Amino acid sequence: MGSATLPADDAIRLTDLHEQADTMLREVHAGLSRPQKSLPPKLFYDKRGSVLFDRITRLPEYYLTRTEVGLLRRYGPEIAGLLGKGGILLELGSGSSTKIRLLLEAVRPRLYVPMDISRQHLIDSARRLAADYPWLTVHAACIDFTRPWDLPVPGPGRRNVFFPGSSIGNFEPGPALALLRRVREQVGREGGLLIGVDLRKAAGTLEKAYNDAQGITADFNLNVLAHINRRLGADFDPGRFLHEAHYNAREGRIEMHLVCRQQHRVRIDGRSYLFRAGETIHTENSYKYSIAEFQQRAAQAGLVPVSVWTDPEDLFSMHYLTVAA
Ligand code: AVJ
Repeated sequence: MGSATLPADDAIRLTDLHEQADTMLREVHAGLSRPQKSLPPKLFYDKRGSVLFDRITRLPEYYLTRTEVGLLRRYGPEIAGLLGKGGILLELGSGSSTKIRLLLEAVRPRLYVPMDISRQHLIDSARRLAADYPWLTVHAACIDFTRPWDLPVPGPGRRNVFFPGSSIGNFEPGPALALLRRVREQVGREGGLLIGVDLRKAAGTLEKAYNDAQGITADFNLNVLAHINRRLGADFDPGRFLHEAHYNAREGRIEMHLVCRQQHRVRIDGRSYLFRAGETIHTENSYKYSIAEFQQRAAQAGLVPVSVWTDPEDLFSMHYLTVAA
């Protein structure tokens, strides 16, 4: 993994820890070699995947984003008071950097560090943000935070991590704990974590959110194959796969799969994989947590709950936690 800090232009700086093709290749081979074939969900996010995800966030069935935005609008001043003014605000999986706009004026951080794996989308979004907030210093970091990562910008000031969207839901229990520990280490003593977590709820509501009528989620799911074809020179035929999503109540998670409709052999960098009709590739888990479950997980990582906000329908939660003394 190469690391370089370069000026992306005069408005933002960029730390580039973009994942190399060999890392991606290793992970793809590992996932497709298991009895239940799988692919890591971070591979959804090439430029097209990031655009498709933004469309998902505006779907009527996808209650997550608008509910979280509602919480940020409603409780923004209170949240800003807890984060404190003038420190460093880091965002994990910043995407289009839309939600942070709801906090910026009130928090006035000395530095905003958006971190995302989708490199061009990150740069475009960081530039737009810098243009809209001329007083703000923006240091973008292209980072794969499913792997060990370090804060791209050490320096003075209280550090808060913003981790919205329930992206923590993509992590299995062990890795979720490891990531929360990492956040605690990186923000240090005075630091905090503001995190959006989707709540457990009726299977019907969840399954609708991941099976939208317009088929955008299906396009998003299938896009992972096009991304692998382009980056790794594979020859998946996305037309031979179908989108499938269901709630696994025992595990408390939505699972997304790509179901093979017709036997298909795929070559990836000299290796070949056979997909039988009906066989699936497991492409995503999206874990749902009760408030108590999430607080327990966070406590194991050394994070203490300070406040939690929810909407009247109890769809989504926003937690603020600080580092245990
Ligand atoms: C960005 C991981 C939170 O799990 O809801 C949306 C991704 N997948 N629709 C989620 C996603 C299908 C999303 N996260």
